[in-house]
Amino acid sequence: MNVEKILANLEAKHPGEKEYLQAVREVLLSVQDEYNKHPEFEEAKIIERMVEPDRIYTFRVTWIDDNGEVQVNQGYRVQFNNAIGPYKGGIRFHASVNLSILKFLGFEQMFKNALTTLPMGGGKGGSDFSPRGKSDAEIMRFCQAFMLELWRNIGPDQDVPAGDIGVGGREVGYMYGMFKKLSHQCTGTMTGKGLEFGGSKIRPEATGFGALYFVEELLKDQNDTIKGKTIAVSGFGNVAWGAVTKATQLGGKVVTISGPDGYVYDPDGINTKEKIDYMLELRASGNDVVAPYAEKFPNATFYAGRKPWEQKVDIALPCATQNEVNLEDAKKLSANGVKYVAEVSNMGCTAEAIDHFLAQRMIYAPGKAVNAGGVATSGLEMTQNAQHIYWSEEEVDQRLHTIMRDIHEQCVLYGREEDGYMNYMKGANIAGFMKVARAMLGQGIV
Ligand code: 2IT
Repeated sequence: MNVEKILANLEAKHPGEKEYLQAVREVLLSVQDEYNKHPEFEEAKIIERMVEPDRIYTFRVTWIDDNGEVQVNQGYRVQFNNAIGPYKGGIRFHASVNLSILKFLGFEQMFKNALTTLPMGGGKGGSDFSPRGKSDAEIMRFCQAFMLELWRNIGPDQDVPAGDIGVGGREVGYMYGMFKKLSHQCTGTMTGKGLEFGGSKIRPEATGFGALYFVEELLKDQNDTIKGKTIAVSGFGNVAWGAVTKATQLGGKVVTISGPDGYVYDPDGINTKEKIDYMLELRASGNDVVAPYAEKFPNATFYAGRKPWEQKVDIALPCATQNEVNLEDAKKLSANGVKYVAEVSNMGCTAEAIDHFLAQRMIYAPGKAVNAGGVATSGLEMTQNAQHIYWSEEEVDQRLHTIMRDIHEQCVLYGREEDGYMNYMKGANIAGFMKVARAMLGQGIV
């Protein structure tokens, strides 16, 4: 495989899609040696086929705001690859959403879902609709208008959307309600649903919980433990909330959360029910700010316009969004003696930041392995829906735990270097890639 040639072709075909090209580059560089051991892959043009989504739906979403004004947004669903199972992946509502971002997320999702051990392909969708400051009625009208277009192209064995940034239980509920209204089907075509209508226990917590189960395995591999470690978390949404909750339960001390306005440092730890619940309140306010935390808990300090990566901690857990850790941040982390960086956001670190971590021999684990517990639990929700049953909290949590251990093992299989250093980026990329590649090969040229 000639990575540079493939990338140059892709860039010519999809100019300016920088996040997508970044995600593809990382995977191709990681897998090229392994790929070259398999002439059958090259013969079937596996790479050339894998980097292009199967199809993309783009549609206009029209809705009316509370002032009676007509609003127009762009909607998308990228059905990336279904070699392993139905397209599966979240829907993102954020002002920054564009095709490049959704293609990168769909591409990552394909490998992540392969790592979960469950039969799910990769997909992603979303809209440039910004939920910030919108009323509940506006959110509902937008979700309904979005589904009015999307519903024909999804289904339990076809494509199963879920949440992502800006899409939580409320939005999934509104979209699923409209899906049922239009399709007359109760087939659990979305995941992340409310517990009363097909949702799974632990799904809201799953991404954060799963991430910490993975971090536990990672630390064990280094003969280390999370007990007594200080942890910097970014973000303050659903994923950060789950991560803070589980990190605290396991004996770690989380000292930061962040938002678009800056970050808060709480030297006492974000470790009481009151503090952790307050994250949910901040999120529910719809204002997208964390500053009020430092007013409510005066021992904490708010740093406007800054990122938590300047704090001296043991573990960094980016839980916000793509490319939130750049080279400058990475240098601060290493200078502060941070040993472990586990991405909980998708592609949370830039390529330059990752290069820096690896050069420093820090332990870095990529989102597609660390945050796979979210979609894995979505897979468990699909299983429960298909069987028309509900599992207990213990049952789901135990399966999630097993899956995260399994993902860690797959990373070790392909990522352990000769001197013993654990390269999780390489391990996750090769393990995910090999499964998708073999699935594609087995199903012929389609
Ligand atoms: O990035 C992700 O894995 C998600 N947003 C969750 C996707 C899902 O289908 O549960």
